[in-house]
Amino acid sequence: MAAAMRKPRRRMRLIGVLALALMLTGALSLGAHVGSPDVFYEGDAGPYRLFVTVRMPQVIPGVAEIEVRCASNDVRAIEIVPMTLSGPGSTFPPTPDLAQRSKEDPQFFTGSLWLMEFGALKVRVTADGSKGKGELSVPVPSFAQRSLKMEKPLGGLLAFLMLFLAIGAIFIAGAAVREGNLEPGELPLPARARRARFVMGLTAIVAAGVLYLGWAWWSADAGTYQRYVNLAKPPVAETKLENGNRLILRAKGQDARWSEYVKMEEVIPDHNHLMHLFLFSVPGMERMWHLHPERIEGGEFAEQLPAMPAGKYQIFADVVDKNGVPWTLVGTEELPQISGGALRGDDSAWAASVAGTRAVGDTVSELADGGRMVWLLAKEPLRANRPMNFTFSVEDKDGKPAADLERYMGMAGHAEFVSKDFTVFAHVHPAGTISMAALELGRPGRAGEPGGMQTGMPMAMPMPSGPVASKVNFPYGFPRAGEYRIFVQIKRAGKIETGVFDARVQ
Ligand SMILES: [Cu+2]
Repeated sequence: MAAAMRKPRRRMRLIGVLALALMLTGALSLGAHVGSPDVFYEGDAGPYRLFVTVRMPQVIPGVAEIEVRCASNDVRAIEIVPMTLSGPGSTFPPTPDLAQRSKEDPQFFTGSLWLMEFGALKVRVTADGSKGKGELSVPVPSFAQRSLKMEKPLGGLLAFLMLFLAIGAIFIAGAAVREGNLEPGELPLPARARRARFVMGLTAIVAAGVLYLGWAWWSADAGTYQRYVNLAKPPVAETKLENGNRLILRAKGQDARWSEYVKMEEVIPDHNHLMHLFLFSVPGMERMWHLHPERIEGGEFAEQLPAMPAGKYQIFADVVDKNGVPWTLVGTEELPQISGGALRGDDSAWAASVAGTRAVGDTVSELADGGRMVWLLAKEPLRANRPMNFTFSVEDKDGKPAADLERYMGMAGHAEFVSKDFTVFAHVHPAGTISMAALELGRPGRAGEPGGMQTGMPMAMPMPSGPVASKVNFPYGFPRAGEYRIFVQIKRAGKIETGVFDARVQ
């Protein structure tokens, strides 16, 4: 661990300025999720299929825990290293660390990495085995989730030592003036005693000044840190209803300066749309909508709502800023009965009254077209912080694997994991929780290229093509215990279908 600490320090000096510049241009968070900071990614490192979990530290600098599960047993060694997502830091990586191979499970590797910088980083994973070497990069959001409070006993001890030092300095200065040049046994002159008192007073003033400056520095530093924490928090979705059915959304950062870094006028499309808006009925999530508002003037977004019953709705709206950084706007809205039109394009909706409410633990969800979706769930209970593959098979109405699946917005499926108290929202794809845009930005040799990601073409990366299997898979892990509802959205023969499952997580 000591070696791992030295490396990032050296790197930090090299690219610290760059990391700060990156951060100030808005690259603060890479997770279009709420309350779900860990990163789950499944992909190919050359010939090897890897499932990588990055458990993010709560504070920066902090230690990220990396877990790598190999799908095959031919991987001998895994190396891991943190780098900046793009820029010079991504081409001069420090020496990687060797991940530990589990004794009980030779296909499982773990390691720890110090993340020293704020901003857009990636963890590069290199696998070495019988088929040669292969690597992949997992984009990770390196931002502080909270400020650590100093423990009371430690704070008390430090305050005592500081006072002791300050008072000690005053007396030492006094004694030096009064008795510094006395012979042994000689008594100090009254004039010297007066001068000593004066010097002690002066030292006291200087010590107080130094203490004040130290306190001011400490406060400024803590304030800056807290600002970073607030800048990385999900922005608030401010909403209003116009003309009976037109919903207007505006983003407001939790820090007043958020909008200096993230301009809604400059957000870029992520899987075909500038914004993915999710509405969930409160409290029961008996209804959900997945809509795609258009951008209007002043960085606001507008959606012509479909028919909706009156009630309270929880809002999550995903956008990606111009640096490829996803954000989720969070809000609630009390709506009157909306007499809107039918759903259009990629828009979709689900209602319990149509498909039937599922009981907790039920692994079958009936689809509106007569088919069904089955959650291929292991028998063991669901546990928080356990990375797993959420696999769903789609059957037609005769119970056979559905042969008519299509890509829905470029992907085999989209899954939303929502906690019943709405403190967790994760929009997950078959590659995991990372955004396609960040993945593209983190590709070696791509960052900064003309026409590349940074000029606003994130979807230029090749989308998977070919037939869509009847099974869809999402790598994810619940961040904490509680009740969740999972919405799995797929497309069959031109129609969007939503399977819904409830999960109790221990
Ligand atoms: Cu999606």
